[in-house]
Amino acid sequence: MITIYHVPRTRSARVIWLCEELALPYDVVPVDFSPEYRKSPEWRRLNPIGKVPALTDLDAEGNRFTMIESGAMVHYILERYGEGRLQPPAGTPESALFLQWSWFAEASLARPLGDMVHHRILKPEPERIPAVVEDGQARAEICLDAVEAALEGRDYLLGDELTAADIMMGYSLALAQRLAVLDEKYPNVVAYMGRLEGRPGFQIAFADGERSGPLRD
Ligand SMILES: N[C@@H](CCC(=O)N[C@@H](CS)C(=O)NCC(=O)O)C(=O)O
Repeated sequence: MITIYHVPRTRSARVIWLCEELALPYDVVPVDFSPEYRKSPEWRRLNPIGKVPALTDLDAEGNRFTMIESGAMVHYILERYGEGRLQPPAGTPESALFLQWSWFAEASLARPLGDMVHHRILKPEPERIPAVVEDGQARAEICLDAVEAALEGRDYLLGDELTAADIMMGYSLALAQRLAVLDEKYPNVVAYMGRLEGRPGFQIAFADGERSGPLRD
């Protein structure tokens, strides 16, 4: 059984959403997101860099192992339990695009958004640098332009059907929305976000409380 260490409105939502879309059983362990707990030896044993999420699962011999990185979790779950669902066949041009958007969501789009969150919210006031926020916004907007163009005439990133690349992107766009970087300047992205939010799996993954709590990177 997969165990997902979860904080509402963080990247663990990607993993919960994927399990929901695949109808896989999973356990959720709530995690204290305070900096103190994330620095604790207990949490560092699960996530050595003190971030969220972490996941554990059983190997073929029944031994439990741990992994970090939400994108790696998504791809591990697809490989082990996906039975070909939510991703194109490996080695095809569609798979190249699938990988491109999956990585883009975390490596290109979420990165400037993360800088914005750190310098708007997470860091103590005296350490915040407004220029980092401005620069993050500009870099995020270039990414949103690319997603806007890619969605022209499509319901999802790869066409008519949801893939796990949309799950990767959905979290990053939800963060962009909360930071008010995603707005009506991107009509294709806003409509796409509406389609993602309409999925029951999204609602379960993102609706677990603390909706009015502090923003999280
Ligand atoms: N690339 C990592 C990023 C992990 C990450 O930044 N998690 C955020 C929550 S979504 C976090 O723990 N932020 C707190 C911090 O950076 O101090 C992943 O996808 O798992």
